Amino acid sequence: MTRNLLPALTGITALTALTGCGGKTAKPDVPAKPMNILYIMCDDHSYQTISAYDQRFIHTPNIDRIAADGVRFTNSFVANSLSGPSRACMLTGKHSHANGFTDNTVTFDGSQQTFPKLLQKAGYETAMIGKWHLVSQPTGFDYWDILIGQGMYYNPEFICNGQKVQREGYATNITTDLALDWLENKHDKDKPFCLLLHHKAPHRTWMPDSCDMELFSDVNFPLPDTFWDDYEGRPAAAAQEMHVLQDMDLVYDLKLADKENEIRSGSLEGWGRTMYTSLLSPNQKAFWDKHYNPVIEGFKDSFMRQTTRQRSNMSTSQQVNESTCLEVMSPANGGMKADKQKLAQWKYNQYMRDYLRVITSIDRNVGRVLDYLEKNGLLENTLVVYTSDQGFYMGEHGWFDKRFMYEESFRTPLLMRLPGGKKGDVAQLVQNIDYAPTFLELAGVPVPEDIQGESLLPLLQGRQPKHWRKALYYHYYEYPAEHTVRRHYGVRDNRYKLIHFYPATLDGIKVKDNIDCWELYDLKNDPNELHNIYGQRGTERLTRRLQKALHELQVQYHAPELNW
Ligand code: SGN
Ligand code: CA
Repeated sequence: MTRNLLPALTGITALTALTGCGGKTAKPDVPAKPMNILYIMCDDHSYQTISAYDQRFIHTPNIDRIAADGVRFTNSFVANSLSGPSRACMLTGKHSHANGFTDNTVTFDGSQQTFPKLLQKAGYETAMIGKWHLVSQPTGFDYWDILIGQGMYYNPEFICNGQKVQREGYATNITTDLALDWLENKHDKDKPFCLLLHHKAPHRTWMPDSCDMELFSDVNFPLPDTFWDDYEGRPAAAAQEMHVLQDMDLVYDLKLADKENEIRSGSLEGWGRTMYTSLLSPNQKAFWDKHYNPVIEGFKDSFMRQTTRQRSNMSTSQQVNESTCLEVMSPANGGMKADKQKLAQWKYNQYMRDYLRVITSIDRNVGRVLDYLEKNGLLENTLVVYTSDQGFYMGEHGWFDKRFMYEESFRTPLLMRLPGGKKGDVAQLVQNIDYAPTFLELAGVPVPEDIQGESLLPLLQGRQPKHWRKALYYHYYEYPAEHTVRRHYGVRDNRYKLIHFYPATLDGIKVKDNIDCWELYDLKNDPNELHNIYGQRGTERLTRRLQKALHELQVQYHAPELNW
């Protein structure tokens, strides 16, 4: 059984009908060529760093073009804030427990139903270019050329239709080149296309392209208001290892691989040094050194030389305060002593600058693709989508990374430009399981009953569906793991959020350092989620209502009910 579909006004017929081009009238008996789909996705791109969403940090004129001519979703979320799981949700239109890819350690079952397979059957030519991250080889694509695993920023290795190939250059440029080459030279122009253009950037370790390295060098980014969050009443937030000050590695993340080996850091230091010595070509190293050598010197002047050379001349109050030092003596900081405010500010600036340089390259490459579509008359017959596999912390709560159901990582940017469609904001609660049914409906392909997402096409066409979802379900599974974010699931409606961090078991045995606790937030009065009001007097009815909503979603999605 399939769902009832409203026929989409698409393709050439749609364009002709809307504009009456050249005085010709669309003939109803001539089948319209279905709309093309260009689905651009980045890895870890925060909505805070897209100017269509937030103007504080960066101007992204090209990504903003998609928003200006289309729809900006202001309440867009993921189902499980991690790369592989998000990709599996998008391909299948199903939550993680239903598609089987619950965390980054498993292998995607490529024999299951996905939207590219269904589009392919309906006559689309499908291509997957860039980051895939699902371990098994892609299925459902006429052409695929994927980065291996996480992919490398410089001189990355790809697997092109089964063959390994290393390409010299910068990943974001290369991935875009491959997509443009496929559109121009490899794609059968008689068929509609569905192209997945999925970048590795701006994933850790935020390595900029040589031409962007000097950008933002003079900009100082103040620490976010919540940077010094003490996590009171939130034990899972307190137990994470993704803090800019404590966990961001000086050599690996912040590229302080000094030739003298004086800067020491944590277990990632070796990787940080290898990234430089083994991955970059001599020419790339020259660009790298020109930029990072002065940064390294600046760091040594501020945090290493000063304490040895000048300490004897300092009064006691000028010397580094021992009690604030202790907090920064983490492995990622090489056990060094420093003023915690000063070191945090320095690390945060380096992080932000590199991250934003990487975004600049993405934005430029998005522009290249939009220009190509425009020049080739494809912009009026292509749905263009821009999104990320999840959101990311730009220092809020002190963090980088994602995983939590808190707003910065639960949300994800989502812009869609449908020719002839709505322009402006859409505020309904949408989730990444909705993309598959959207693409299928747009293509006129019946949406299978077992798909759990809802088509966004009515919203893109400016319609107001009477019955839209009132709440979202979320479930994160990767613990024990890097960054030590505990497993949790929860529900969010337009105002409140209920989360349950629950004990993990491995082979039936409870793992140590488990956390079992509930959190409840009023997002209207506490948008930064600093006050867990679960269990407080007066919240009993609200809690029961959210637990009921959660239960209903678990039943609707056939999701595991834990500790219910
Ligand atoms: C890598 C990163 C982590 C990151 C995961 C998942 N470490 O393991 O910081 O959380 O990927 O990211 S790194 O040392 O390899 O950079 S995901 O977006 O791919 O799921
Ligand atoms: Ca990611």
